[in-house]
Amino acid sequence: MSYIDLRSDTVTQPTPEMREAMAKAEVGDDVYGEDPTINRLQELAAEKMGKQAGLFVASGTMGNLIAVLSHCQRGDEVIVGKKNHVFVHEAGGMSALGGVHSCQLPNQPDGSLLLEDVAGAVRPDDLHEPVTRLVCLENTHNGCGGVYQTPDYTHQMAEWAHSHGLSVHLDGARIFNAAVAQGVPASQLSGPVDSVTFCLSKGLCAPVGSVLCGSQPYIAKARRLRKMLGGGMRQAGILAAAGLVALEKMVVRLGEDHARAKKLADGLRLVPGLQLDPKTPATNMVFLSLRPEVQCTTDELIEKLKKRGVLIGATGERQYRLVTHYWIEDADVQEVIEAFRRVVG
Ligand code: TLP
Repeated sequence: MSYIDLRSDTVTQPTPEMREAMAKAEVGDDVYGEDPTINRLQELAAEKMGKQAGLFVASGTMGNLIAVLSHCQRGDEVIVGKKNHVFVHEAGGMSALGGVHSCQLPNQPDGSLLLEDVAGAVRPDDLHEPVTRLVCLENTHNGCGGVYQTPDYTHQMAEWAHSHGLSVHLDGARIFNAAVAQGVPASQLSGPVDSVTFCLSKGLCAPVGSVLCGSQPYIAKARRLRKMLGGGMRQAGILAAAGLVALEKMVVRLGEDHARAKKLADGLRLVPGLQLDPKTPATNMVFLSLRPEVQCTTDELIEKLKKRGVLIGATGERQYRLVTHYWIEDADVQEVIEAFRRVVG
């Protein structure tokens, strides 16, 4: 059975053009810095992010971990949103592997942190306390519903952090969704921060990989950490070739995913048993929950929809996330709405 898979945009398969580019990719040993395709990808990524240099890494999780470890010493503290992916979904890597402490602040509905909360969280110079070193942002914000933050917010937060001796890392796994949704270049969202990770393997369809971008010295340090973590890959230009297609061809079409997410949400809003946040979707993610009158457990709904060929993911008790991407077409959207009508309508 073939499924309409809305569990995540991570499920995207490489496009035919990517497979062709991968087959033809010129490669070399990247630990020696000799893979021409990886070098091209890193340069293009850095240019798009408005940074001096880029580093190809295996995943968003690896990119964020290397980013934090490149900014912090053991015992330092990172200010992070309670719902940020790096805090919730990355297996506690920063503390387990880096000895980095976290100070968690509430996220606002758009995923942002309040400047006054950040200001209040910065530690005094006191030997009893950890040293505050870094602020971690996320845009688009997954845990807050695929919402985005503006260039102004990013600029203000970074300016404040820098004037207080802190660095800023942006988990921009879906930064291009945030940029396309606002009609601004991604560099306006990444330019003000010190480091940014973005993913090639989500809405952009590449099979593997993320890029961490920052200044030349920062990326030189990050390269050593990537080696330490076992992420020094060799002829990985085969992967980077798909990443180049992702950056050159796939960013411009992300608006289609946003439009389909909107159609999906508009249709699902009319299904009586469902409750959708009025603001969903901001980008390519639709969040919904079951109304109290619907007799169904979290897993039962997933199973019933699966039998009708639709895959969705749970985000909590009777709460779900549906993510549109390149492999979801208009007809699929209609089919999903119909499947929900039959199961909970
Ligand atoms: N997110 C995945 C799951 O881990 C939840 C998803 O399906 O959305 N930052 C953000 C904002 C992310 O959403 C993710 C993946 C990552 C980092 C990690 O990327 P990978 O999976 O490449 O390690």
